Amino acid sequence: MAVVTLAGNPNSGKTTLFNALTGSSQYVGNWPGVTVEKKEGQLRNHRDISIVDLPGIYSLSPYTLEEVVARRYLLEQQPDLIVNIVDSMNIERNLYLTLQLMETGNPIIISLNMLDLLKKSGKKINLKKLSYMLQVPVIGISALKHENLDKLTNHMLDNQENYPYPQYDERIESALTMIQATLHTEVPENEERWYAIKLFERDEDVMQALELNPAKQEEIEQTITTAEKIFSDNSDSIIVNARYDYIAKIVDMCVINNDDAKMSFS
Ligand code: GDP
Ligand code: K
Ligand code: MG
Repeated sequence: MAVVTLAGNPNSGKTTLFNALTGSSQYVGNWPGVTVEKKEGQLRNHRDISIVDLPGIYSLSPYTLEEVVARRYLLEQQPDLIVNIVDSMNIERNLYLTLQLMETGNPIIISLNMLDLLKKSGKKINLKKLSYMLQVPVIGISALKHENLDKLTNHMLDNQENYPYPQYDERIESALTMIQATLHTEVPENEERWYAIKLFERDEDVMQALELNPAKQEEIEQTITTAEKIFSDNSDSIIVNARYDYIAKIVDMCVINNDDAKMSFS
């Protein structure tokens, strides 16, 4: 059975979409070992596709129970597809999670939700450009009004290939490449980049879980320290800023505010 997982920020419309996609075929339990709710269901008219609702999260850092549950699931279970629900009214904030979901190395499509509200707001998002820049399929929907859900379902049924990762500043990329080389044979190939980024951020959970030998640890630490000198910043904020820079570029290219449009005509 193929497993599709819904991931998104709180209030992005995950529950609304989950209910629309699964109808009454759903059951609720808990994630292993924690009292975070886990909902699963079967895709309407496609019983061979199981849909798993991840907890609502803003990030894949290890700071909240929800984030820990989500990242453990994405790395250990490796769903066949992530459907990332993005609230089009808050696209900038939502894309921060999108980039991190892409970093996990799982196939992903974006369902850009709340298009009914977006239309009313006068703000416009160029879905084609967004898809092109992220190299990920983007399907505009309204979960509440059940708009375009057939199209979303069709994309879910398509054979999903792996998608490219977001590419950050080339100085960061070269540091990540060096760390990735050290990780060869330690982690699955499609997760190398995720682990490289987490090591670069000095993520405690990941450092402990990998149990790298001291020589490798030292090599990685040197790579990080060099990058920190170049950027005059600590490594985790280097990555945070890289994601925000990337998002700023995307928003600049793909989002047209009503005010901008007015200005250009006056
Ligand atoms: P979750 O926290 O991600 O599970 O989000 P919910 O599904 O609970 O939705 C949050 C709020 O947004 C609810 O009031 C929904 O009715 C509303 N909502 C969800 N999708 C849409 C949509 O496409 N359009 C509009 N207008 N409201 C929506
Ligand atoms: K909610
Ligand atoms: Mg919900």
